[in-house]
Amino acid sequence: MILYLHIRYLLESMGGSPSTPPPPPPKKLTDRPWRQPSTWNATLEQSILSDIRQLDPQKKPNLLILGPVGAGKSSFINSILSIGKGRKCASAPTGESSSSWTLDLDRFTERSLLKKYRLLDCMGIEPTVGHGFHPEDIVCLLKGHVKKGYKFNPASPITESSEHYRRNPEFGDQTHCVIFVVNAKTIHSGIPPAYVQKISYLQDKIKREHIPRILILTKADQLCDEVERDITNMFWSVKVQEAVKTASEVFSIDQASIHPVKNYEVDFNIDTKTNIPLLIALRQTMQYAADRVERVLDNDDDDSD
Ligand SMILES: Nc1nc2c(ncn2[C@@H]2O[C@H](COP(=O)(O)OP(=O)(O)OP(=O)(O)O)[C@@H](O)[C@H]2O)c(=O)[nH]1
Ligand SMILES: [Mg+2]
Repeated sequence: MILYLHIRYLLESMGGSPSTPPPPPPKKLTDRPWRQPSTWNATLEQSILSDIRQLDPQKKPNLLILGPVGAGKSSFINSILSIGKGRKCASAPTGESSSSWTLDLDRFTERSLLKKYRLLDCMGIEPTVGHGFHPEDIVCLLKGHVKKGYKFNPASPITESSEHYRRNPEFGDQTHCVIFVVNAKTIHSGIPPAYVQKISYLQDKIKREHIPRILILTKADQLCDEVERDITNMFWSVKVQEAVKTASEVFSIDQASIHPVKNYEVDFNIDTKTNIPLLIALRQTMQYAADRVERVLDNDDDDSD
């Protein structure tokens, strides 16, 4: 009896008890998918590609990519270019670094998927003042004053005397949709307030210009091991769903405009299942940008009546 009581005391002091079994581990997957479509196959991929190819905006929209350092902005561009080419593509420089790997404004297009659109890669946002993307550059970027090749200066924004400053931008030079790219793991662990402050400033400027926004949550494979094991678990993953909800609150973007993805990183081959979430995100960005072009051009027509 004394021995039994002793064992029980030891177990209880370690947090266990013979009568209370340990709680089950938290569920990693939901009982039903929290987003459709849940079946990912080549037919779905073809249908998204066909939606994308049918888009025919009157002007070639510019899709501006913004986000924290190392979030996967350039990797997202490479992933889209890779899908278009059907093989791994590394046109945008990528890498891990404490400061931004991307230093210049770069513009990407490609003959298949991006025939009618351009993706613009930017320096990463850093939490401290004087580092990374300068928040005051945003308005010039949105209005089309910044030319390709501009070397971002974390200490000061572009000025009219810069050789990369476009004095009289046309509508086709403007930004037609902003793609925020954020690491899903950062969202899950809590995005630092200094980032939130800088991002809110950018959001405010973007809203004033009435430019649509979407948000891409990268590195979903690193957030959830079930997604890493099988990417088709994406819309069943509890952690990914939580990250989408949190991102929606932090960025004030509706959940339907937030897209978790896994970029082509270590993978050598391009495959349908990795393509699908990337293409879903791209399709929505392109649709929003096409809507923006249509709306502005229609308004111009109305004004001339
Ligand atoms: N596992 C995983 N790694 C990723 C993913 N996307 C990007 N990475 C890695 O994250 C690192 C940073 O990616 P980049 O694409 O250079 O990030 P960035 O936002 O362009 O960074 P800066 O230009 O420095 O601001 C690289 O080492 C990528 O290989 C992803 O979806 N999954
Ligand atoms: Mg980059």
